[in-house]
Amino acid sequence: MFELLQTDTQTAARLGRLTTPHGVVETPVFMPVGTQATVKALDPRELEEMGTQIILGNTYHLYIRPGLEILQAAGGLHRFMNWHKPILTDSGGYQVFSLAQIRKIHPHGVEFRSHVDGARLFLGPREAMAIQRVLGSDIAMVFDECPPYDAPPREQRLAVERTLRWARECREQPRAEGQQVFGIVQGGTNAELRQYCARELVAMDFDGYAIGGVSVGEPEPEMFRAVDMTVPHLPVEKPRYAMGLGTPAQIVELVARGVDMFDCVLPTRVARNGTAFTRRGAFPLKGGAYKADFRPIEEGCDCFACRHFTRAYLRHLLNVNEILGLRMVSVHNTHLYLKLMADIRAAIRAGCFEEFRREFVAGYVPSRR
Ligand code: PRF
Ligand code: ZN
Repeated sequence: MFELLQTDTQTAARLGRLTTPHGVVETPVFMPVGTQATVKALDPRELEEMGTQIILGNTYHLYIRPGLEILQAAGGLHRFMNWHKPILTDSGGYQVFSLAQIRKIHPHGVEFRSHVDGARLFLGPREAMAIQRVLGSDIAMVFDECPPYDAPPREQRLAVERTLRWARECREQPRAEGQQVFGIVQGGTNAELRQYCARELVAMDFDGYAIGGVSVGEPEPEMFRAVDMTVPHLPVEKPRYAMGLGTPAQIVELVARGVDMFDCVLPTRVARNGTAFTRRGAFPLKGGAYKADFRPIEEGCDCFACRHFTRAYLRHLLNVNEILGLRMVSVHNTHLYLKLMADIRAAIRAGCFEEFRREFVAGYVPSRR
């Protein structure tokens, strides 16, 4: 299902091909986030035009609304949202711990109150897999526990033990036809815990492995360290996915460390407060400096927004709260992430990824986030 096509000679970057029931995914890949059965502000035609290969959906949100009955009656998530390329679904493990009011952690899952209406719900490995089976995602994630970055060592260890027990349980559940299941490595910034978690998961033989518990508020160097202490314990022949990451520069750095898959709300989230990404960093398009700036968001960008509209016009739309402004910045930002991944793949293929990385990171000014 995963074919490793090429490994970079100067870095740990890889070129791969992931085959799923809804098509082939070229890696390294960025997955736009479609939490509520939509990639916010973008329709499937736009996503396709931008070169989206696979999107991410969320078990937790879809379980709460519209609920399983509707998704079942719709014939799964692909049909419900009219997206017919691959979908990876997160398990709800992370969301239960970050969004819901937890009532109690049981051996077989978590009792919680919905963040929407306070309803009492239960989600565990069995439930998460049953829901993802109904969703019919191409890749399902195991139900894990992601503790806060500053959780004490004892808590990190308990989370790893629970994550491993739950992963084993997920592994045994029935799946949708052709559905792959990925394990998730936790362990915070503790090298021994990460190694232990990775080794135990690898012994369970998942279709791929995610690096979880990163980008949860820790400083950036710690995030890179957590990835560096995990990747060496993962099998080379399986895809590796860094969950919830990152900025364009972080993605380039993580590809250099051997990561194949990414998802991140950044391009669509910051678009909605008027921030545009460029290859040299992000900037707030609402600023007065762009009032009479009749250039596109980024010179040379061939996205729909840059081909048709100026900064001055988009700034105006944002300032008067017109929907088109948010949509066009979302188009540009998502297009930039997807184009970045295509350029990364081309650089690996051509054997010049290290040079690409050096130039990209040197030219990218990180913003205060
Ligand atoms: N686990 C799951 N989903 C996630 C994370 C995790 O640790 C993260 C952490 N960056 C984002 N999304 N299941
Ligand atoms: Zn653009």
